[in-house]
Amino acid sequence: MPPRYCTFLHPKPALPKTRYFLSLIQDQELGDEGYEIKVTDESISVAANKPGGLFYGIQTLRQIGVKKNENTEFAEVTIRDYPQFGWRGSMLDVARHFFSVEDVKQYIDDIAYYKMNVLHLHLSDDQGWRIEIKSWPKLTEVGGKTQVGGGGGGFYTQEQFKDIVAYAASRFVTIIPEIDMPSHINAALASYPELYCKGVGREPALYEGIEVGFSTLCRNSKKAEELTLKFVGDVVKEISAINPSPYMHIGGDEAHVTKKEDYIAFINAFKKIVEANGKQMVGWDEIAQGNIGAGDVVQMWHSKEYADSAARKGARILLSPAKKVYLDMQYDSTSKLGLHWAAYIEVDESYNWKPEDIVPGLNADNIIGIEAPLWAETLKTMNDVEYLAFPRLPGIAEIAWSPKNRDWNEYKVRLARHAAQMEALGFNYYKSPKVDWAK
Ligand code: TNX
Repeated sequence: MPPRYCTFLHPKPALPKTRYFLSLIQDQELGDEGYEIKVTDESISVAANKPGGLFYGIQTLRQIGVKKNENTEFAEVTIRDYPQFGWRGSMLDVARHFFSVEDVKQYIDDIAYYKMNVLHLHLSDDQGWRIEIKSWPKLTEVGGKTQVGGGGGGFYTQEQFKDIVAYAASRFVTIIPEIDMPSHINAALASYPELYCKGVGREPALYEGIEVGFSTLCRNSKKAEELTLKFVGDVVKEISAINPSPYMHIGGDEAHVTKKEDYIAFINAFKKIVEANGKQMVGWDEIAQGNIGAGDVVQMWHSKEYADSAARKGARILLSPAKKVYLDMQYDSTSKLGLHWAAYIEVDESYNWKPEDIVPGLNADNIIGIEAPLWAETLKTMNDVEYLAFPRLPGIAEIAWSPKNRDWNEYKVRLARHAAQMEALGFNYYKSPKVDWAK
């Protein structure tokens, strides 16, 4: 059997080929997303069980083709390839700085090129609310107008969100919407002060700084709890109606001013609301404190203990270890963009790790996949986004796709050769000193 190749490789160029075949076949081993490429001196063929597999075969061809003047040349090769994880994603924080529909589409193209199939959109935070909710219009009229450092913010209408979802679907990318609750909710509280618990957390006012954990939904009386859950119910209902994915992300992180008993009650209530709207709950690892179980997805970002306890409760774990895959972490102390509360993450650090080593005791069945978050406190433009995403994202995408043993010394040579592709696509990538780009 020919070897399985990983995300990108560069065989030696051969003669230009002229005949192309795409075919749907039945080949159990390839699954829903795998493909087989055969390049001979007469033809290039891609075969797969499903259209998604054909799409991924074509992405591989885009990566292994070598441009020669007007032509793209391919070496004779057979590649059989299929992913180890079904959730291979990135998250874009459109709350701290707003990114336009066109920007989000660009990012969808960027991640789809590396065979990622999930884009998680962080649609609300203390600094801004980014999705139209018809039953609570002030969320965007008031809470949509701010972002970190000023500059006006913005939001997506429901029609625009549907357009993003459709664009993503045409590239086999699923959009996962996140409304971050019960904390990171200041933009909503500033829009509807009646949702605020007097004296708990900071008095709500539009906010353009970058502190975290100072806001909370209210549960200090029966009436307050009812209003909060009415709000959450309306928001989740409207989003679920335009979200064809099976999932709704409810946030759940850094609820520093929410009492523990309120936090747990909220997570349990959110789960019921999400399920009543036909979705499965996703949340950051703190939601492991709630009454969660099979069907829920827990996004591990900092706590092995929460991830372990979530897995014991039957939830599946989405790996986003901040020290490895937080794309907003600076590369080193000289990086002009990004933060460094978790670590400085050079390109080798983001590549050299194994999913099964992140949380001791987790086995492959507990892990649903890998997601690389890009928080946007310091990012204003797509140029900024690309500078932090590239070249770390391709390596993380490879870890999500391919179970091979990783060797930085082998990878860094492939990555250097891949610079030609990143340049052809116009990516503003970081020229890490750890890679010999000239080769
Ligand atoms: C932590 S990670 C956060 C975000 C920040 C990020 C910055 C997580 C679940 N919460 O609110 O944007 O750090 O790196």
